[in-house]
Amino acid sequence: MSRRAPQQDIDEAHLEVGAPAEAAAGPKAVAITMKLAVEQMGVRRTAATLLKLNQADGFDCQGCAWPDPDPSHRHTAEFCENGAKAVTEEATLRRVGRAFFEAHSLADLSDRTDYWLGQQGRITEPMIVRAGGTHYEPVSWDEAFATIGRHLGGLDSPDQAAFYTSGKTSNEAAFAYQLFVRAFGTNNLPDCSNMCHESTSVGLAESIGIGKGSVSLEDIHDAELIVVAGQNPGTNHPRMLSALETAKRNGAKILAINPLREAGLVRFRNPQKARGLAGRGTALADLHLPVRINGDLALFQAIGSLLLEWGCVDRDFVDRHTVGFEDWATHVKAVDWDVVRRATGLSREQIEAAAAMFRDSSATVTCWAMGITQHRNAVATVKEICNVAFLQGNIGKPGAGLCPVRGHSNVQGDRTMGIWERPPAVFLDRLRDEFGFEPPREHGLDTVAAIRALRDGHAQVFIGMGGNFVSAAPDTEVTEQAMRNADLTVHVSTKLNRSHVVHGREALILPALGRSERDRTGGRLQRVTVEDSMSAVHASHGPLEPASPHLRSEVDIVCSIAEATIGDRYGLPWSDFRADYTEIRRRISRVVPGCEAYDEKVDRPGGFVLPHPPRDSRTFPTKEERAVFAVSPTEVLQVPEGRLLLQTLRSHDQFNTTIYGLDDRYRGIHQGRRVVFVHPDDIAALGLRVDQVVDLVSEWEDGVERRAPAFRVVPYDQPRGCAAAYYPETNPLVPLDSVAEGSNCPTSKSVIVRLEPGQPE
Ligand SMILES: Nc1nc2c(c(=O)[nH]1)N[C@H]1C(S)=C(S)[C@@H](COP(=O)(O)OP(=O)(O)OC[C@H]3O[C@@H](n4cnc5c(=O)[nH]c(N)nc54)[C@H](O)[C@@H]3O)O[C@H]1N2
Ligand SMILES: Nc1nc2c(c(=O)[nH]1)N[C@H]1C(S)=C(S)[C@@H](COP(=O)(O)OP(=O)(O)OC[C@H]3O[C@@H](n4cnc5c(=O)[nH]c(N)nc54)[C@H](O)[C@@H]3O)O[C@H]1N2
Ligand code: SF4
Ligand SMILES: [Mo]
Repeated sequence: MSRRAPQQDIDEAHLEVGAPAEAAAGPKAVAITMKLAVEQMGVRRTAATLLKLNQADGFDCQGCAWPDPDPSHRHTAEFCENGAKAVTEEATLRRVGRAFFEAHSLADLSDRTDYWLGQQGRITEPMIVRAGGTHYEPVSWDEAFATIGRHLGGLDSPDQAAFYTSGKTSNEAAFAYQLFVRAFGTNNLPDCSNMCHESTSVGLAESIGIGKGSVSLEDIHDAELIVVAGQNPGTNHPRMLSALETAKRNGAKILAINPLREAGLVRFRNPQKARGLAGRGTALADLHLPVRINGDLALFQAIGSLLLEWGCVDRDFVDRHTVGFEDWATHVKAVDWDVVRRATGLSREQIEAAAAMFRDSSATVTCWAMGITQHRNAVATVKEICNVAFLQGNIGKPGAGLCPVRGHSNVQGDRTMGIWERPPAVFLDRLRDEFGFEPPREHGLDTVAAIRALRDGHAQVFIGMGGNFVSAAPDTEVTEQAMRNADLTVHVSTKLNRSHVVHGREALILPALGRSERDRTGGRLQRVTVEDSMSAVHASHGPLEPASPHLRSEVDIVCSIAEATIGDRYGLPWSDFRADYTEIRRRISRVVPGCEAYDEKVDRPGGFVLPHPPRDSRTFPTKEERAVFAVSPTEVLQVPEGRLLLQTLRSHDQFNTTIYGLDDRYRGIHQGRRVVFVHPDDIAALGLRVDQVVDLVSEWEDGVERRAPAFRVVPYDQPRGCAAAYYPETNPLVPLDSVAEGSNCPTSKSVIVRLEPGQPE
């Protein structure tokens, strides 16, 4: 199976490859931020916007979900290079209006890359593709909503529609959206989390009884050991480096577990401090374990085994708060070091050095992200990380805990608000009691299941609240066909992307206000609320004039879709919601556990922190009412001779499918993205040459060959047998059915590929 990549995408004549960087941030980060921002926003708008970013009276960064410091500790410039890029992308003065869509047919647009599409600017009015149409045309808001109402109303069952959410949506919009979807009659609420930290949410829920992390920013500052596993904070959570720097200055050690030696984990030059701008910066990682891709389960078992052997057990915690210790101890004591070596690619000495860091710390925080969650055994790996934390009592005490670092700025809040295809019964009970209707109880479609349903004709309507489903989802060719099968695809969006041009028989783009913009829905200035990765909830107020007078807020759009679809069914208060979001927050406070007196609490400077029983009182709301030691088999991911294990990751110049630019300067890549990083000895062993252009061909158990053409081979230090290339260009290689057991998260970090020389250059 092959996919015709947009032609433009493959033309990489300008690609330059240099040496990877030795430090992250520093003056270059500041210079790049300012150049991009001023180019797209002008000087005045840049200043007005960036000064409000992450301030108590300002707006929440649209970038990642890293928390803000306490208001008394904020800087004037409380953002990073990538936060500024995220804001610039939204606050740009570029526009795509009617003339643009007249000039560019759908055929033309579908040949463009996501980069080109995104660079054209903000969408200014609702657009439609009518059945058989060759272009997007303007459509009134009323006709757009009526079209949605007609399609949804015409389905045989509400389960024939899927309602996707990307994690930027505010709590208010998310709450209204899930209410509408459930009143319509389905739990088909797939979200980006299904491709992201779902393995975390499932694993943590089983191990500690709640699917969220247990630390605060203070815990990071106070930790004695911080483990950063499968995460590249220098690019994806840059302000985390400031927290790591503070921890280092307080005496912490840092252990990095990553196949790649990521610049951000080596050394950090804090752009907010004079010493960071002038000096060499702070060395961060004390030890880097270059683990083989997918080796973390075996690695954490081996670390657990050594800690047991060395008697590093918090007996009091284990006895009082956990179950399953003996079985787990028996299992990891018997760990086969030969299997561990093959799985991890690490020597026993390397693992002993890491285990000694755990031994010598009385307060350890373990952080992780996509390097852990996007594998077949990801849920088991998350549980193994928990096991090691339980062994030393590293949860529910200062300076210690579990820290999954979330991706999208409000992905955690959306889940709290009920964006979940498998909602807990208590949430549905409270929804019923508050709104007087019985919500559907049957679990709905997640992302992978939604693609299957569209592919197989079991679903006919797709609605996306933000995001870029077509590019973000696995198995691009299958996903694209699934979307083309739909009768109607709808995207609530700020910028143009590939999901708009790979569409159903009819398609709508509904342009929404971004978070940086003033929201005057209902004739009053509205604010919204969001939750970060550490369960802190706070308000966000956009300072800018909207990109176009025709934009509507996500809340307004949801309420209007609801009215057009279910009318006044159950007497739900759509017009009250739209008139004043305070009314939504009042309902949130009555439905969502932990959100009592919501509106008052978000008004406090810095907001409030949601309850987390393991963190707050070492109580574990699992079935067993204890933290659960889980036993998982040790395994080695087998890769056939002549093949490589490919991870698909982010460059420094992108936010998921939004490409800001073509550089990945920490890894030495300039002006191109179609590169595959391979160990120099593997390049030789495979009979390839540096700089050669190859196709990546994925081989999976279904026998289908998936191909992504034309990647340049770049030598890069990493464990033998591993490789890396950027997402989303590599999404055609990830099989739809290759998912994490228990969470259904696509295995984007372990794809078996062969490198096939392309056409002669
Ligand atoms: N600027 C920017 N910020 C972002 C994003 C963005 O695209 N751009 N995306 C946001 C989102 S939605 C998310 S989810 C996060 C993602 O944040 P990350 O998880 O940091 O993102 P990735 O680029 O996928 O990087 C995964 C890291 O895991 C390592 N890795 C891969 N496989 C393995 C493995 O098997 N074991 C171990 N130990 N490590 C492994 C890779 O080398 C890489 O360093 O970032 C968020 N923030
Ligand atoms: N191969 C591979 N695939 C992956 C991953 C990987 O590591 N490897 N990572 C996965 C992960 S972790 C994630 S989270 C998903 C991301 O999946 P998504 O969340 O679906 O993708 P994004 O690229 O973040 O979505 C960008 C689009 O959102 C829209 N948008 C931006 N801001 C707003 C806003 O304020 N409101 C509205 N309504 N729309 C807005 C814009 O139109 C923009 O084009 O991708 C997943 N896919
Ligand atoms: S660390 Fe994340 S949330 Fe903070 S400014 Fe940077 S991108 Fe925005
Ligand atoms: Mo994510």
